[in-house]
Amino acid sequence: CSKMSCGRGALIVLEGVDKAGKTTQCKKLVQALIASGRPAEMMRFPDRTTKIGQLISAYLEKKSNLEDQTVHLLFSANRWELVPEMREKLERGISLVVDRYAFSGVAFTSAKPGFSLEWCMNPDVGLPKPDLVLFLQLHPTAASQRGQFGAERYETSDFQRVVMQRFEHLMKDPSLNWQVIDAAKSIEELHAEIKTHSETAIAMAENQPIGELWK
Ligand code: ADP
Ligand code: 2DT
Repeated sequence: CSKMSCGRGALIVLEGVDKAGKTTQCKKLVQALIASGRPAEMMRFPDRTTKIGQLISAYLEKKSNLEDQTVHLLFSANRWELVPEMREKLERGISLVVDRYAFSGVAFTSAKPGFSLEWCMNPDVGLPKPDLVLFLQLHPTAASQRGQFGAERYETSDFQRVVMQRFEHLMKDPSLNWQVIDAAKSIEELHAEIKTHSETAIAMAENQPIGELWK
């Protein structure tokens, strides 16, 4: 048991297009939760440290080429390989703050020609279901003002525009606790909003079993 409760931790996901501020906010949220006596850890997908993650990383860095189907399934496998660790931490009362999850998986692959949302969702069906999905909403023009795109795959404004449309479709799913945040605000304003939503989600999750995504 932690200082605050005996319940499980919450699974909190941050999603959004490139440069929306996900990484900045994940780090600040974990620090704030810990400071208020709520155990929390950060995770990110893809997790490039595993063997599967290294294959993904080489693909993103354009050091290797893979079929679109292959890389989609590797992204999903990279989540599944971390599920035992995630469950164990959640059961121990640790809240997980996750930088991208299955929603990025679906939004990015389905932004490619010929990929249906349904095909893209299938491999991630049954993953631990997030208690809260924070979507950092940022207009592509505002995103481009935060600096140049890097050299990785997918880092072009045209592709990101389609990705954004796919995210908007996923956000219509009422079985998930989506909270859309205006990411054009200051880092501190965003942090305050995100912290409030997260505290509510942590309190709600305590007495509930971990759900199954898209099931
Ligand atoms: P993401 O993880 O979504 O790609 P980052 O957290 O890495 O985004 O932030 C991308 C860039 O934008 C960084 O240079 C960061 O300092 C800056 N940034 C993050 N949040 C804000 C904000 N609210 N306002 C202005 N700039 C921001
Ligand atoms: P960052 O490491 O900068 O977040 O970029 N992606 C991510 C997918 O295509 N599928 C997925 O399942 C996930 C989690 C988004 C990682 C890039 O990989 C994309 C940007």
